[in-house]
Amino acid sequence: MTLCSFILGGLILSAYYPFQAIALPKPIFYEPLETQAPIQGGAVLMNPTKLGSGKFGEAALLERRTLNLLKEPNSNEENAWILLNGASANGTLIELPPQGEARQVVDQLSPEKIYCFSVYARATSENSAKIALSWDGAIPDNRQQFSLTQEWKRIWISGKTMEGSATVSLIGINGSIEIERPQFEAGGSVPTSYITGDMRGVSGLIWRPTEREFDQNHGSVSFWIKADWVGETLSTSVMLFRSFHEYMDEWKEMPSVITLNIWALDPEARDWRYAINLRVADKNLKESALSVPLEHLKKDWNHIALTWDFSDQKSGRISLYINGVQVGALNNLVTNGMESAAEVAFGQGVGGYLDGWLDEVRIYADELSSEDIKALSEGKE
Ligand SMILES: [Ca+2]
Repeated sequence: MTLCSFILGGLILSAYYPFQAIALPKPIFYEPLETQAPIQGGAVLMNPTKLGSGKFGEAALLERRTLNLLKEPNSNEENAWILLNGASANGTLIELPPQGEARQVVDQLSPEKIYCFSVYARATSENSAKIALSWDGAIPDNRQQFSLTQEWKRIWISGKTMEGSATVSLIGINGSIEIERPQFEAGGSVPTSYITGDMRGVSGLIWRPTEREFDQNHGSVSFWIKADWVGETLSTSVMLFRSFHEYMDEWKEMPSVITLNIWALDPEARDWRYAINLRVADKNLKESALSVPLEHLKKDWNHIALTWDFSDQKSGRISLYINGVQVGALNNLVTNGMESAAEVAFGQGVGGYLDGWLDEVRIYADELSSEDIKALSEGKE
């Protein structure tokens, strides 16, 4: 190679690469959420309601608020349940004898849209019973039988609307049956979970690493969220991220845990009640916590990242970044260190849900720099 061609090569290279590209390490977990089947082993996407346009390609909607379109059993409103052949309503319960029937007209539906009709049901007087759910006004008309025991069980049928209304029926076939929480919801062919008030919750993206695959003493997580609740007051918590070593029923007793959630209870509050809250408990349950005001979140896509290093037990640190900017940090933490993660969840955990879109989830084994996080927030990887 002549000196001339060497210089020429250098010029061409610098034309192609006008600035130094940041070389990010390879993530130990990466989920682009392009389909409902995660690409990484040990990962599951629990009951996503749908996929849709993401920050990059597709994203998963992990929960959304939806109205239960059915009227309460004892309401006197128009289109309330019509009870036939000995069916009765006791508070919010509907009771069906054999051949008993409860029927309700649901209107103001969008034509040619998927809806799901579901109930909790159980046999009461006998060991087993049989019920049929039917939905007239669907394409095709839908009727299905289910066997029940005395255990509460959620059953459902789904379909696509023809016009703007449908008639749903609960029909006793044999045995006596109790029905609770009938629910008619838009947007999916399965009931996504249960309704609390007028909200339904679904689970998130869960990864169960193998032993020592995710050493929680140092690491970084990076993901994108988009949610309609930004700027609103919420009565429940929003769970963004949770990683833990061992599950306990009492969340305060869970060792080696990192949690990032949001409370938007009180816009006047200057504390955790209107903030993104980071909590770390080490392997001996020694806690550190940080609350960052919610104002940093946009109604559009937001990049969220955490980076930490607890390997020096006298001087650990963890930083929270929103849209590439460090918005909070805990430094000089004295900890007992962490044990490796058994489960990592995005958008789900201890009663809280993301209730929004999740995209491009990455976990790194090491603490990334602020430049690395800036690059991730600009979509460079
Ligand atoms: Ca994606």
